Amino acid sequence: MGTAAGVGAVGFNAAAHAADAAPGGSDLSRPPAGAPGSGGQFSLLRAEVTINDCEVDGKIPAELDGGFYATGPDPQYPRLPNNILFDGEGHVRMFRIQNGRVDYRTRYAKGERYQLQDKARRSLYPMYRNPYMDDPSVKGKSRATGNTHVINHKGMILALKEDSPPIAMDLNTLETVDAIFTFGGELPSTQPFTAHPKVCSLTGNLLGFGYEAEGLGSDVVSVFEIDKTTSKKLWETKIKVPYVGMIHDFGVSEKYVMFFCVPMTIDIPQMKRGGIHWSWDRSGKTYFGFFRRGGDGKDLKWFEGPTRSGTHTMGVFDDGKKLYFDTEITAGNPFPFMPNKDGSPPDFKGAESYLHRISVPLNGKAKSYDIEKLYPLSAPLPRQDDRYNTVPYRYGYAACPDPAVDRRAAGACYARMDLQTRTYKLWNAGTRISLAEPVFAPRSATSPEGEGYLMGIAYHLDQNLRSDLVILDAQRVEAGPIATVKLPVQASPQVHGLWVRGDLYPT
Ligand code: V55
Ligand code: FE
Repeated sequence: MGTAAGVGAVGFNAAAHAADAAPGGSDLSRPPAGAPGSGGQFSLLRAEVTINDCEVDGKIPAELDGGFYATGPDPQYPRLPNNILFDGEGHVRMFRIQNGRVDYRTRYAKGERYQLQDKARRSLYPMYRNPYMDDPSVKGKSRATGNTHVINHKGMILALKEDSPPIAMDLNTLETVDAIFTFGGELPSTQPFTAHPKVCSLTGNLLGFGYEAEGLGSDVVSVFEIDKTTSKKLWETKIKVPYVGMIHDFGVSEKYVMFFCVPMTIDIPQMKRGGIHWSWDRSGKTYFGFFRRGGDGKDLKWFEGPTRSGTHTMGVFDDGKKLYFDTEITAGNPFPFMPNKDGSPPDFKGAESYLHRISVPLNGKAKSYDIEKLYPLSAPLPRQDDRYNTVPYRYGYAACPDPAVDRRAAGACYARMDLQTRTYKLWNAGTRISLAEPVFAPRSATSPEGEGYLMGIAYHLDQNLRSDLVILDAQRVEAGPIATVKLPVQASPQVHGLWVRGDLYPT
């Protein structure tokens, strides 16, 4: 295993840092630790696993009832050397926790792409989001991988990738039930669907968007709201963005929809040369925009800012005067494995992300947005209690290296942040573990914000990536795990995870 043992790893960039610190120094020609084939949350597995009644250290709280789900790219067939770790078929996993017991199960999200490749016994979609490179036999077929995030909709797991419609899976068995899920025909079967939809905190309805909505390179973004029980589209509007770039996430409050445009820009010439969809334009500006939810989008206003990237939203709110958008921000290309448009080498420092708060006055009079650093934590995958997606919130959670220690020697931590006091607490898992993004599980459907559990996967770098699910008291993360679910194998790769409360399972 090419893992850089002795370096606790979190997130996308830790990979690169670990490689940097590995014996032999920074050899950029091999996969960084944390990337597939070398260790950590992106390491491929390819085996579907079923284990009932997992071994547990400590005690699973009797009240904990629900499922922890996650997905990540786990390529069916080897990637081309210039492909990236964000490509590969989505492998979805579930830890079903009930009555103090834990059942573990993983299944591939079997979209058209998976099924066609399975039949052909080779890769037919050889390059990340590049239809020019597709095998001619798959023309017009879905490119959906479901490798980025999962949500629960009407008792189904929807496996998401932002260039395609969801792949629907059974909540209990993870068998694929719909290779191209269109919400019963509400969204076109060619409609891209974000990997980061929001659940309205007041109604439970689903807010989503799709960028490049009118085909490859389109500057149209469609934004919509879908009824949680009927799957009917309640509202939709189309807006235009200042330029075509990766819009990985967004924000929704009670009244507003927010977008942050960053210069990870579409690069069609690069695609035609056989490369990936994106390159980083270091001369590009950022634009934060908002408009009224439920309207026609004509009130959309953009506020300019310097070259930055922000990929993941932690939470959003407004105070009647200003709109606040909490996100992780990098100074440069957030993904060192994606090319820079000017051909410059990967910039690992510029890829470190820190939690920031973007704000703009609601009166629309400002020209640019304000930005303030919230925490010294390098946390590319921040989360909140998901019941607070569209309302003011207090607590955030993330995996990050210990900020008190030099990055290359820092252990991997889970952090709980209190936005009200601007303080945080850490549990440091040590330097021989790679931690994937944690999720928050409320004690019950109605318990106050932040009361519950924080859980996530710990990949043991010194045990051939054998993995544990660690469960912490979310109000006392610094005390460490109260229960550890021990898998005998490596957990499947993970980008994002989801907690489904027990009361949301179909009866
Ligand atoms: C991200 C992940 C992706 C992707 C674009 O988390 C952005 C960032 C796993 O795929 O295609
Ligand atoms: Fe994401």
